[in-house]
Amino acid sequence: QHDDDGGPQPEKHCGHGRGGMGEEVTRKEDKRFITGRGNYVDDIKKPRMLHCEIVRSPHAHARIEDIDGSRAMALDDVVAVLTADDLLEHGLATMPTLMDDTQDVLVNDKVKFQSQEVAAVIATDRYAAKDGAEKVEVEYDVLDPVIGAEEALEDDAPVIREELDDQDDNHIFDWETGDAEATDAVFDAADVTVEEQMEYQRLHPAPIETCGCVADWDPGDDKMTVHMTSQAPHAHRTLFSQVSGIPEHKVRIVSPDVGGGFGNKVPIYPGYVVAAAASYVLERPVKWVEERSENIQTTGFARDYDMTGELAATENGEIKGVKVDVLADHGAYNAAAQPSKFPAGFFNIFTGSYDIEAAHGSLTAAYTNTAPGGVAYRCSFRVTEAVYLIERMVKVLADELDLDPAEIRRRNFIPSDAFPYESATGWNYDSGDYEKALDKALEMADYDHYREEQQRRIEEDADKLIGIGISSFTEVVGAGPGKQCDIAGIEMFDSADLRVNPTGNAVLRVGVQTQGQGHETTFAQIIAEELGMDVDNIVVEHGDTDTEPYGLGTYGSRSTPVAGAAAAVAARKVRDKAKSIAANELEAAEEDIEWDRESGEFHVAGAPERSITITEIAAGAYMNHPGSEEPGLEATNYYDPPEMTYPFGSYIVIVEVDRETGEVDFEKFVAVDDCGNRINPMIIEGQIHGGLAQGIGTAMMEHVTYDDNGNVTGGDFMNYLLPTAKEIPNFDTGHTVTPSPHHPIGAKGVGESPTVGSPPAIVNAVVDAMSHSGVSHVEMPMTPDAVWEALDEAELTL
Ligand code: MCN
Ligand code: CUM
Repeated sequence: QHDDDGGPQPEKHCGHGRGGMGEEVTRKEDKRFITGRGNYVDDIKKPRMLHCEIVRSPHAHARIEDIDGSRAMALDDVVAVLTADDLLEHGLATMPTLMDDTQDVLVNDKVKFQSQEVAAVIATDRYAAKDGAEKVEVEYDVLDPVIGAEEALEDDAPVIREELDDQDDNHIFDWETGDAEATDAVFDAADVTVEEQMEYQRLHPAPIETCGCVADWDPGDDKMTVHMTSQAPHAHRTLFSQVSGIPEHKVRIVSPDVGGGFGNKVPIYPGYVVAAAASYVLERPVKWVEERSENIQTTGFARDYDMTGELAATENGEIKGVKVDVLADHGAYNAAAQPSKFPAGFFNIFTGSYDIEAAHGSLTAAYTNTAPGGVAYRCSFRVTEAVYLIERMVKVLADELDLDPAEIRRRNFIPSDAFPYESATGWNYDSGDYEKALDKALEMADYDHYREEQQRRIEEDADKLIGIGISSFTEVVGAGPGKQCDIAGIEMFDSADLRVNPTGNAVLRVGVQTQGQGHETTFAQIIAEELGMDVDNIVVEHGDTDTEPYGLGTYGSRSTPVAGAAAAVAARKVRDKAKSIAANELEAAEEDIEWDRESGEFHVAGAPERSITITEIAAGAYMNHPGSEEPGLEATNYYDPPEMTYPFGSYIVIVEVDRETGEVDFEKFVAVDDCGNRINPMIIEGQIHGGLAQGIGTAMMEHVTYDDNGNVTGGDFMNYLLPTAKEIPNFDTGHTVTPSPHHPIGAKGVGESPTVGSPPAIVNAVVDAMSHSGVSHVEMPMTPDAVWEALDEAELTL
């Protein structure tokens, strides 16, 4: 379904027709993809290339007594078997995580989670490497595993990280935010308080392309080139250089086409380091590409927060205070991918879209015998968990007070004239108009009609109940500012380098890295808008650290807020210079030259017929440059945002719950998003559709599960369920536009909003179908049996 503003939108181009801001330009990159010409890591083949297979532990917690690679080495096509001992020689047995922990590249002493990397086999082809891996004999002394954060923090729990000097338990850190005293005071004075415990289960981003690389050490140039699935090539180059000791100008990271990232490709994984080490030692290119189960079982997971939320309110539903306490499972290493000063990510935005007087949050993080990670998966650093908490709690409160969940939101929204707004936990919201988005969603959802229908079904004792769920979320995306946000000390700015050629077309190089978001199109649109060029005349390059300006990469929906700003500023620098060239060409004074956005031309004030296009100016820059200027037409900008941006939206989900089977059907799914000024509405809609699908996966089926022995029972696509077209309903998307006041083109990010915003709307809908019988919560994933249990407990089953 398409937009709602007066029916279908005009076709393709709706701006000035050159493919600038707001035009539905079809994706430039898709020609390559749909004709089978995409170039992914596994497509890369180099002469003399070897293949790496990793030997993984079947146990979750075990000491390694012995590793014998001799039977593997005896195979004809096996070239090497590597263990921690081999890596130790090169100082590569361990690597730093993004949160300053130290992770084994290959296990030296003790395995800490199932499928952890124990040894590597290098062979002439992938099959031989796999055969070799099966022949590596590892002797384990199996230990009791610790599964679950609560168990990990019990007094008698085995200590997982004994190798750390200061670690005699499984506690990682405590974290706190807000004002405990002030919050207690509003709770004491409140008319009502509500409390609910809810788990945000362990998820996995599960991009279709798993992680992998081709490492190629060139002993002639002393240069390491790594083609890898990276969301952050420059940051990875710096880390690679620091870990390996190879000078940074002799390290080249190339992200070719990336088949989905969703956060999974932000961290560095042992496989990359092993492949690079093997290439260095063997002086041949080495490819390592994960299988699906390796990806799910060992690379960065998401969520795993056990949260207890509390709200304090007046009897007419005015929320006064919010409290939250979290138990966080970080797995065997603290390897969360997030700005280093934020151990709980941006979780402290849990006051959401509401003007709440006092807030307090506390969190304890624990090591467990599970894969390390945290954060990744379309999450903007734990905003997902924060939004889930507050949007679920508002529903709990609405039920307690018997108030309409739309009405209670309206009573508590930060008013649109209160921006910029500082929240109780210290966030500076740039702009918002929450009520407008909610009103629009209510209208699109035909809310009143479904409320009546819901009541009718209850009165008729119908077999299928109706539930209506709302989420009016606020996101925070676009990290920096650099002083607040960094990766391993590198400030989170971003960059753009724009070069206009003599014939009037241009190359834009950016420091961010697309994984499917369509940057080759949308970044070109920014330049088209700013310079009056046709979008087809701009090529966007990214992903090669030898040519691109230094940038921090794509995650946390930061590309538009940060690199998008850099692109606009670089274009404006070019425009400034273009003005002087225009004056020269038109034989007028520079102060008489005006830029006309509509026509995309410069003209002489008062004489619009004396005009000049960017193509003519480009020629002038190289063939007739004014004496006052350098020849050429290019500019670079490194952009450190003054603030983050705060996109928001209101989602309304209407479900039918089958009282006999516990099955949930989506009757209607409305998503109204506001990401400020929109670059490409079609790409935004694609982002929303994909993100909502992931939100449905989250709420209904996805879960990385473990048994008591630490076996990953939800570690492949037979058991880790992803939604397919069958489970995804039609979406009704709509939008409002509240520009970001500090962003050069008024845009906010949008890529994560649907995954952040939709799970609570879905759970609220399922709970809402049963709340008349006292149900206050259903845990995710809401599989039919979980829903049936809830129905049964409320005596609603047939
Ligand atoms: N956009 C726009 N107008 C705006 C905001 C965004 O047209 N006002 C466009 C952008 O130009 C860009 C796309 O929407 O083409 C997403 O922009 P943005 O919100 O800035 O997010 P990023 O480009 O930084 O992408 C990151 C975000 C994250 S963090 C995850 S996780 C995620 C997501 O994007 N992973 C994805 N969407 C994904 N989509 C695909 N296909 N694959 C992934 O791995
Ligand atoms: Cu946290 S998933 Mo995205 O930020 O790459």
